[in-house]
Amino acid sequence: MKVLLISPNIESLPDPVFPIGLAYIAAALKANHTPYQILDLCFEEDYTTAVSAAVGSFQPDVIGLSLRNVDNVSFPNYVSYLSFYRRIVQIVRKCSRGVIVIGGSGFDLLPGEILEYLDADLGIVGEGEVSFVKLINRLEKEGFQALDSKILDDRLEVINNLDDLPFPDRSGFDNKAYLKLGGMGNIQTKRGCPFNCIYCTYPVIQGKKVRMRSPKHVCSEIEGLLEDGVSNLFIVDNEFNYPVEHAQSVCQEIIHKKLSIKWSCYCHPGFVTRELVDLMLESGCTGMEFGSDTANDAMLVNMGKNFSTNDLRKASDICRQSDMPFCHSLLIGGPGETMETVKQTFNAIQDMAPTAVICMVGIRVFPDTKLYRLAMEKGVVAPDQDLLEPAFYISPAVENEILPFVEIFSKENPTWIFPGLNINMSRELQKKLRRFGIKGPLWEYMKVGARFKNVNKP
Ligand code: B12
Repeated sequence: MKVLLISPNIESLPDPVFPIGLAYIAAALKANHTPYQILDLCFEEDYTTAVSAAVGSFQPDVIGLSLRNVDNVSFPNYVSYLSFYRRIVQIVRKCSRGVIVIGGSGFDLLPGEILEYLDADLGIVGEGEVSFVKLINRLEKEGFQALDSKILDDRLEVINNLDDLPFPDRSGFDNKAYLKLGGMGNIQTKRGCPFNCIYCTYPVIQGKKVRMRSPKHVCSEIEGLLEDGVSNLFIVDNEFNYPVEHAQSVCQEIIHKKLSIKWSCYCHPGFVTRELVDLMLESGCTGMEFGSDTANDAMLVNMGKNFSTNDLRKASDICRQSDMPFCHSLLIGGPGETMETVKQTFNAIQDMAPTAVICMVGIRVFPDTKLYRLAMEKGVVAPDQDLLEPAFYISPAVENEILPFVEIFSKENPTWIFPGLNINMSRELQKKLRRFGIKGPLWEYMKVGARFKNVNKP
């Protein structure tokens, strides 16, 4: 069985992202002695030729397509990637009779709908290392006709010991291009998310149980990345600092091994201690990104967050006092939001003086979340709506005023990024900044950028 693994993710905002999920799948195939090739479309200019050439020359029996994103979850200027994926499937079909298998975090969110829309053969929901290999072996022995279901969902049987997994096989990818044009590589230290944010898909994708890699295992992988010249990483964990002890142990091991790596991550604002931040800084962390959502206590409860505005203040104080760049990610327009709570949030966040703010307006609704049920009750989503086209939840109390308000607010706040309105970040700006050789998340440079902007002001 020959397998062609395709990454059709060509999104360049906030940066091109190394397809670590597919690299994990590649490593699992390698361990199973399955011959495979990689086709990464991220930096390809002519997709049709690239896909036809790869399929034509390798003649795969199975084509595995990794769907990381459904859309960019950004309102009002959303981008859906599904029609592009469908185009890729059509090109594959034109030159191959191989079985097309879909997987990836985007696929996990709407598996039935996506499989049908793409007209692919099979789909795997959840982590694919074990299930995809099982499927390949089964296809080899019994053939496609023997399968009784088009979608295989292995989420109840998660991989408990992540140290058993081989490191992602990055050899078929252009790691240098990701470093240069995306500013970083990536690594994972754990899977799973136990929190209850009403809109969030992380527990749907990785389950609620947190499974951790040993710090030694993580650091061996970092050593290999450093040898390959990848010296800046994003830790892709849902929340790097939960559990705190594990995060600290990872930092301690990086320090102990003297690994000269720069890295950044997502963090939970409720588990920030001075000790942790100091260890993070010492081990090379250049920025913490908090999934804060709002800085109004009633709204935090409505969004299902388990921390308070005071926790946000404390975390921000610690970061500022330690000189750790930090960013608050906000989600405005959730259930119960009013213009008053928006203003309170914006004022409170300004007082916390973060390096940058990434603010989304409107919340993309996905099945299997509390917000989905709420959106259904409120008629934002119809019972038979398939959600391939994004639906956004925006509290009725703000829907008319919020966008004009944000436009005006952003003019005075150059360190606030509004992805859905293309304010203070764009594909052109991303490219320009990376051409300067800047590494790490771009928000870390917003303060410098804002200073330059102010200098130019009359
Ligand atoms: C870290 C992260 C980021 C970081 C990435 C940094 C970096 N350099 O890596 C940043 C902040 C840059 C980011 C940006 C974005 N992200 Co993001 N991100 C994540 C997060 C938390 C982890 C992704 C990850 O690396 N997982 C680890 C790998 C190992 O897992 P995996 O990719 O899921 O792969 C496994 C399985 O899916 C499966 N699998 C994967 N491929 C295949 C293929 C086959 C054939 C099979 C069988 C199985 C299989 O097996 C793999 C191994 O177990 C996820 C949430 C989540 N928990 O999944 C969101 C997530 C992937 N992001 C999402 C989105 C939308 C975005 C943005 C569009 C947001 C925006 N507007 O800016 C951008 C897009 C960037 C881009 N160029 O693609 C969505 C995608 C789904 C959707 N809603 O469309 C997610 C799921 C979060 C969400 N909101 O629902 N992101």
